Amino acid sequence: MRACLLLLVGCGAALSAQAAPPSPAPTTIVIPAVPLGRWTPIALLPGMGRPVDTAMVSARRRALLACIGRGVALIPSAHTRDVERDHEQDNDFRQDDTFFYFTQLETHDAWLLLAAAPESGHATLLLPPRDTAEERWTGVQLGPDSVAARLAGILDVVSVDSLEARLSLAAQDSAPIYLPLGDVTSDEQRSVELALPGREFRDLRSLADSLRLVKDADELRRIRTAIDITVAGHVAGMRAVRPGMWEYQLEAVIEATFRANGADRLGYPSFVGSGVNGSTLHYDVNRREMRSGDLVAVDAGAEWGQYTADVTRTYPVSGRFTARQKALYDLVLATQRAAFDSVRPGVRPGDLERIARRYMKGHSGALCGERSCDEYFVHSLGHWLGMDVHDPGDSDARLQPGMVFTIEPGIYLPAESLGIRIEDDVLVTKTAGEWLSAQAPRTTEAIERLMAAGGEARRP
Ligand SMILES: [Mn+2]
Repeated sequence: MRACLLLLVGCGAALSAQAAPPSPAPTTIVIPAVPLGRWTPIALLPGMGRPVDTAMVSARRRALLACIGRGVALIPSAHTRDVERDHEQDNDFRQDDTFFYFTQLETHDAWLLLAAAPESGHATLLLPPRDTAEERWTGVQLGPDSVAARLAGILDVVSVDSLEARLSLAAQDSAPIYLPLGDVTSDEQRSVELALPGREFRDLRSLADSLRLVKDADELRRIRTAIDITVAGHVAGMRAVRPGMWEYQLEAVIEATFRANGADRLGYPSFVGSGVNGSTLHYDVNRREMRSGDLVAVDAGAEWGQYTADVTRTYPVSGRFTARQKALYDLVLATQRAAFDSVRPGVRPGDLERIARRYMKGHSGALCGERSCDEYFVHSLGHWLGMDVHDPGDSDARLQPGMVFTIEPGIYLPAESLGIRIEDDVLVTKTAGEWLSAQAPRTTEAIERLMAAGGEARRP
């Protein structure tokens, strides 16, 4: 792959006269000419401008209508944010997951109205009218017209002004109204209640969340892209790290690689925990200077196309594991493998958790002193993965092909200033599990080999 190199040179010659730390080697961030997350944008679509997989979202709407049987589902999109008020630097506009799941549109202040009747269903997309003055500031909007109908694959597209009228029309009999109750604003809920006084409201979220458990082909494509980008970031981090580097500098290399490969944003705040910080499970301050002899645990994932990866790698800042670090690391790795080897349809996450803990306990020996190492494995083995890093749905549902989850055992020994976590993303196939993030080096040998190669490449 053609790539141009951007050299970020650390404080070199000017400071090298001072005694303190050895002058850091330059860090190379590879800017790929062809990002892993490339796609063909549709100019008329707001947001990222990615085309909608109209067949796939239509199948999801049909599945929801089949669950409902009889009734009306009403799903609002996310709203625009106000730069004066909302601290947009915390997070740019991101579509509501439920709305995205059933439309793949990144448009704001819209509604999806689904009417379910036995053997049939009808979808209506309600969009705000276009505001050409506002478009000068924030870009193209999808308006209630034939362009929206074509791009969204929903034939009935009307203005949001007709929400109440459409709702009364769709809900003529006494069928229940399904709303994602946790997601609608109180104003939105009030306007629906006013349009349909005295009606029964039910929560749509649990139905939508249960559909999201098994990923379809379009979702898997997105997850695989997010994971490939994430792997590139972890590999770049392993190549770049060195004693004297600060955690946030390692974070910068990893996140720059995500973005350089087309990531839309982070899936969650990056955890770069060296030394004792590695034993703080969700440490994301990332402000410590890393020292030779430290392990650094990096839990970072890119989001692409609304879907995120969730990958953790732990490696030695110096490029070489000590014998003790290697022994502990190999136990975590073998524990992960033991759980993975039991992945197959029908198994429950709780079964994998028990298998992992039993394995770690049975193979601890004297590694963790008087106690067994599994007592220092202080979080659960994993979680569902999708649009959310902790994707919703029954946390102990039996595995089915198409489900995606993490396997992430760890051992945390703050008394030794050490935390080890190895986290990979796994797809359930018809017969077993498939590692999705295995391209990020995972054995101590593979990590040391990569770090040695990276180290030579960056030495002047
Ligand atoms: Mn995780």
